[in-house]
Amino acid sequence: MTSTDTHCPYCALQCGMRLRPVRPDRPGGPAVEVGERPEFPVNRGALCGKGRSAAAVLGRSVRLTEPLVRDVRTGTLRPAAWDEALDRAARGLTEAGERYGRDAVGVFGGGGLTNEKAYLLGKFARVALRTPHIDYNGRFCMSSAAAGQRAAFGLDRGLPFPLEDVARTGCLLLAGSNLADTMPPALRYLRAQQEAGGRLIVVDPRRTRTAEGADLHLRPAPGTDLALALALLHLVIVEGRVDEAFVAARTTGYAHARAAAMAHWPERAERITGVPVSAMRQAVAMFCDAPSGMVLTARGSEQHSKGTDTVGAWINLCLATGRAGRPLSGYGCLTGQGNGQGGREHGQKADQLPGYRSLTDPGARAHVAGVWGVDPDSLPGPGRSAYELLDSLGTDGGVRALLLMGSNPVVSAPHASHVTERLGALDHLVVCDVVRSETAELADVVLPTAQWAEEDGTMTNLEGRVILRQAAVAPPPGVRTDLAVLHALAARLGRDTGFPAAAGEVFDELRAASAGGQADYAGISYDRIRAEDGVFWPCPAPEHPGTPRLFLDRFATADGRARFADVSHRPAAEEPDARYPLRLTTGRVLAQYQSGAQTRRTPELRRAAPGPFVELHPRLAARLGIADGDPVVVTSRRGRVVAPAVVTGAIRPDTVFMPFHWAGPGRANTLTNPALDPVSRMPEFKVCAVRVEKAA
Ligand SMILES: Nc1nc2c(c(=O)[nH]1)N[C@H]1C(S)=C(S)[C@@H](COP(=O)(O)OP(=O)(O)OC[C@H]3O[C@@H](n4cnc5c(=O)[nH]c(N)nc54)[C@H](O)[C@@H]3O)O[C@H]1N2
Ligand SMILES: Nc1nc2c(c(=O)[nH]1)N[C@H]1C(S)=C(S)[C@@H](COP(=O)(O)OP(=O)(O)OC[C@H]3O[C@@H](n4cnc5c(=O)[nH]c(N)nc54)[C@H](O)[C@@H]3O)O[C@H]1N2
Ligand code: SF4
Ligand SMILES: [Mo]
Repeated sequence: MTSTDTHCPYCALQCGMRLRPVRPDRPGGPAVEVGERPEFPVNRGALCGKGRSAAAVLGRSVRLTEPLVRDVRTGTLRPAAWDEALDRAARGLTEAGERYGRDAVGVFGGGGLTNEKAYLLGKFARVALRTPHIDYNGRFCMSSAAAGQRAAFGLDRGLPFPLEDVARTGCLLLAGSNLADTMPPALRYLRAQQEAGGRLIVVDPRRTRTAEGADLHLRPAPGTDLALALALLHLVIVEGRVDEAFVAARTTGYAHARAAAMAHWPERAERITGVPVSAMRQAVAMFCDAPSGMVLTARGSEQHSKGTDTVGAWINLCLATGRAGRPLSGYGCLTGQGNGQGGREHGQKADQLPGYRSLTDPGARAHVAGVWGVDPDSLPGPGRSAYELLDSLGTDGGVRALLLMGSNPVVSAPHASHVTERLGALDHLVVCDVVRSETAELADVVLPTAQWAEEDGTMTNLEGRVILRQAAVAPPPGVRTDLAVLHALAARLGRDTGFPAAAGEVFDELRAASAGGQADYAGISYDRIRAEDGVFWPCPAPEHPGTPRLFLDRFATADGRARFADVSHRPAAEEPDARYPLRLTTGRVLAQYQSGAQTRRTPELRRAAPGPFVELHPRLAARLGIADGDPVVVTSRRGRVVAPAVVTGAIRPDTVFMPFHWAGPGRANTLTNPALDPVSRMPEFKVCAVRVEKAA
């Protein structure tokens, strides 16, 4: 009985933790407890409440422990043996392909899955199902930042530097991140930065716990960061703060970016954003006076129908001031899910092959097809993006049979009532999950799978550090790993080989498939990860040290220069009007995680954050006759929800906020707008127009 070093199952910080075996405190309770692992550098033993309570979801009592199939007579889910469930799952996928063509079969994955699972899921779609239609919930997460970084730097890795650099930068501008609630142990890097004399600027419409600790808080209306970032660049230019030498030596495209910024004068941005020009000037002074600087964005700035352009505008600010490609400086994205980074590198994204290769690049196709032992021409092309895939379900020419692994779109997808309807219109839905989620309730076959502390595998954290998840307990009887499920389904689809169920074997294949690609894992091994507290990609060979810091000599573009984005402000897809006069923005609370499938089943988290709510400003509440705790109705063009009011001066009077962690009548995503960014295909989670009334 020894303890096991592993990592938290939840967010992208991937805090290190030590699991100790214990006798379950009740029948069906977890057989390990979470302890500290002070040596792991990212969190040095610190954990948030979600990490500390993570073992609760290992217990049998909250888990799916046997496969379920929909009974043809009663229409309800009933327990089934594994063989029956797998046969039925495979048959439904095959039949849809035979009846409507291979494009009618789809796969939806998740950024919480290990690299091994994401890799095998992508291979399963392209080789076993031979469908182009695979995408994942990471599309809802960092896709705008990924698109913006690729355009500017030729490469996308959440942070191009380790978190320890954040603690040493001169000025940190944090746009649309509430890190104090979404990655609490990372707050120590911000405090260290300020203690060392650095300045912190937070850009958020709400006065969050993160904003409270800032030296300067800018509060733009949701959906207006692009105007703000352009106006900040305008001020940088007119105040003579451009680093002309850096721009000349290491960038291209400045002339267009400069012209666009000059058209966004600060007074115009003040009208759009509500941020006073004086505060913009203060921000520019703080950012440019410091010896180094970083801009980090998270979902607040990115989850918009102009998220890619907004990221481009933040990157422009870094490039013009020479805050990129230099020590302690640069643009970065705080990725979100446990494996949000690795999940998009190894082939579950609609347009990508392992190693961050492009599915449209003939050389990339040939390399990966070689590793897979298939003809390159047999690999399908790019498929639909996450929302477009969900929107197509059950339609003519759309996907008719779907395999879903590691996501709960009934709660988390935009315009969720529509997505629920589409899921219901499928001929066949197979869901692999650890709990009976709201989406599993709609399935024809539910396969109970193992999770973090029950299996080995790698995850890639927000720094690009590849870390190792290690099994500490056996899964409950009746539960199989996701890899074993893919292995069994592939065999039923005629692929007896090529889908190993052992994580180490999959990882070795992933290394080969990624070799020579941008996200090159060829030199990484489980042993190295153990010995080195993680390895940063790219790491092309066993003797290569890994790459904690990118771009110091050159950017990853063909000519080595970073490219300015040519962007102008545009309104949100839906602006307030007479019928829907307020802006709704959505996000997270400290004690719940995502669709809540896991954290709503954890007693102490449920107590800490029992249900949805609507934040409104005291002036708005008074005008509407609403008191704190009153049930309020929020209506958008897509639907209406009811939840209690939280009256708080922390929000703008023209904006209301809802967390999205709950299903039912208070589901925030009943309201949200699925308008997509033209490049990243990110939905506009962070702003739509609503009406608020006191409930009758
Ligand atoms: N407790 C908890 N932690 C989590 C998660 C969780 O569900 N719960 N999920 C994980 C995942 S997957 C992710 S992606 C991350 C997300 O981490 P964050 O991005 O930090 O989380 P959010 O709450 O979605 O959004 C952050 C802030 O954006 C602000 N915002 C809204 N609209 C705008 C805007 O137009 N501009 C700007 N500048 N800000 C705006 C909101 O007020 C909010 O405070 O968190 C990870 N960590
Ligand atoms: N309104 C609004 N909506 C949003 C957002 C927002 O800010 N506002 N944010 C978006 C973002 S950033 C994200 S990342 C998405 C996330 O939303 P979802 O994709 O729904 O993410 P989770 O709730 O983490 O869902 C993971 C599911 O997989 C299961 N699971 C966990 N581990 C495993 C495993 O190892 N194997 C299998 N098979 N299953 C597993 C869990 O039990 C859960 O049911 O939500 C998006 N939705
Ligand atoms: S910050 Fe993220 S990784 Fe760390 S304990 Fe909390 S949820 Fe887990
Ligand atoms: Mo996310």
